[in-house]
Amino acid sequence: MKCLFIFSFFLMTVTSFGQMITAPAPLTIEANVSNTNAAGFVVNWANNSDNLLVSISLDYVNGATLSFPTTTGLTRNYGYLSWTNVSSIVFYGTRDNINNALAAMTISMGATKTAVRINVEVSQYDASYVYNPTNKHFYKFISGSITYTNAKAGASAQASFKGKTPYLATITSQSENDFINNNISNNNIWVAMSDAANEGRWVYDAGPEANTNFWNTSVSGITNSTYTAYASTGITVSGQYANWCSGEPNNSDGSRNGEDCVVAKSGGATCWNDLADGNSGSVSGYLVEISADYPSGSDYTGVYASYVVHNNDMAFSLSSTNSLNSTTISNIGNAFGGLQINDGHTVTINTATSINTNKLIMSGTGKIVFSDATSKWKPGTSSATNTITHSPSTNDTPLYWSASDVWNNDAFAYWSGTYGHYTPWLNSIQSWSAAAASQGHSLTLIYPVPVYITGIVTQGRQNMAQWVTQVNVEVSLDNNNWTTIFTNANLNTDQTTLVNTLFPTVQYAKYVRVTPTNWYGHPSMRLGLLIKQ
Ligand SMILES: [Ca+2]
Ligand SMILES: [Ca+2]
Ligand SMILES: [Ca+2]
Repeated sequence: MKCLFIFSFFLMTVTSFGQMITAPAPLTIEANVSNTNAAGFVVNWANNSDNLLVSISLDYVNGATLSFPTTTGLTRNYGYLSWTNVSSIVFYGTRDNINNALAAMTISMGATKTAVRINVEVSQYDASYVYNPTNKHFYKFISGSITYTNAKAGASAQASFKGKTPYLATITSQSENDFINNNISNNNIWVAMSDAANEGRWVYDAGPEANTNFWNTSVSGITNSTYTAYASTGITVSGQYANWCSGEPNNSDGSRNGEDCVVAKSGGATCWNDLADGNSGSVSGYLVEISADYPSGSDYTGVYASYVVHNNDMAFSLSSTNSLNSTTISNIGNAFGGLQINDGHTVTINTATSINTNKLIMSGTGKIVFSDATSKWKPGTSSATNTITHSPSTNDTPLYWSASDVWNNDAFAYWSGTYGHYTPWLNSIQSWSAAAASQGHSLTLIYPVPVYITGIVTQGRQNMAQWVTQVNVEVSLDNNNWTTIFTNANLNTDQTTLVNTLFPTVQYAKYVRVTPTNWYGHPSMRLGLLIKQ
């Protein structure tokens, strides 16, 4: 199997704290390969013996899994049942034991060609909270026979955790409901949903979703003086979530003026029931939630993330059911990423036929036969179709941008309030400007791993009448050996229009260097890359 996956491991961290987690170098892994060593993540933060909570998860999973052959001294969080072949896991232990586990971590690939990303997140461990890696929230169960009003007050009165104020938990998605069912062992737990304000109109009653309406009764004639049971029929508000048990909500507690509050895990099931505020005898306690908003914008220390990213080697696969003998494949044009000839198959390129692709992958004994001199393999032609535009507004871990020079020596993204001459991303507040209006100044945009690049997007300077009218463009895999793509290619004619300039053929590269040769006003531009998905 020669279906390659390309990964790059990037570090996303809070720069002021340095590299809290080191991430490994890029990896290439073949499809369906099991247990490739994914070592290289190292937690540098905290003391050797500190207890830390680690959350590891995969994005764009498509059959990929992680396994942890070394787990000495580590404990999986409740609800995480295995150390092997998992798409996410949360565990805790000392920093040294965690690093031993990370060093032995392996990844197994699925059959699907896709991007795969490993997220590694670390926090101080607090035994009273469980962590949900899906929504990045923490939860704590507090036991006791308690009224809803006192549970809500009790949640808000919890000590702040990781800089956040706790609140009585809200269940706003199937995923969150699943997490609570899988990670909290107690049943009949108060959560923050209420129809006390308007009978039959249920709203979230705490947290960031407070007062959001998620479910309404469809029974007519309901008022706040309705203290008797009524039918449970109703409608979940569009875009919201509800998970009532069969026959609920029914407002059935006549002796307590109906039921206006909610317990999750009703009777040990995974669904909800409405209960009366004062029905403390029917509950085992309440659930506290923290929405931690991390890692971006975090206002506490201790949680960081590393990412492993993606494969852009999206080969076109011929169906294994095709009979490939003497097949004419000129109708498969522009298979940018590559064309796979399956194991045991032969593709024949007939007379006067071209195959347009940037890469041929012979799987197993798959082969290609060119009939005569008029049978050709040509590079795929460029197109903006199915591309993503790469034009990041950051330039720190990984490095995306470099410039030969910058007007006024401005630092990247620096903005004085009036000017910032190294703001080179598309639609930025200004642009990159060369240090002088002369030949030989260049701007380089980097993708973290080699990818198929179909062209560039350029724009003039946002806040002044300056743009680049002609450029030389070169590409490189190593930032050392350069291939010229354009000499004096025409670019922009105004400040604002995004101009796509497609390469004549798709380029497998990592670096794109753009050197203005003619300009209006001054060599100033904003730049992006068109990258084949
Ligand atoms: Ca919630
Ligand atoms: Ca009610
Ligand atoms: Ca009920």
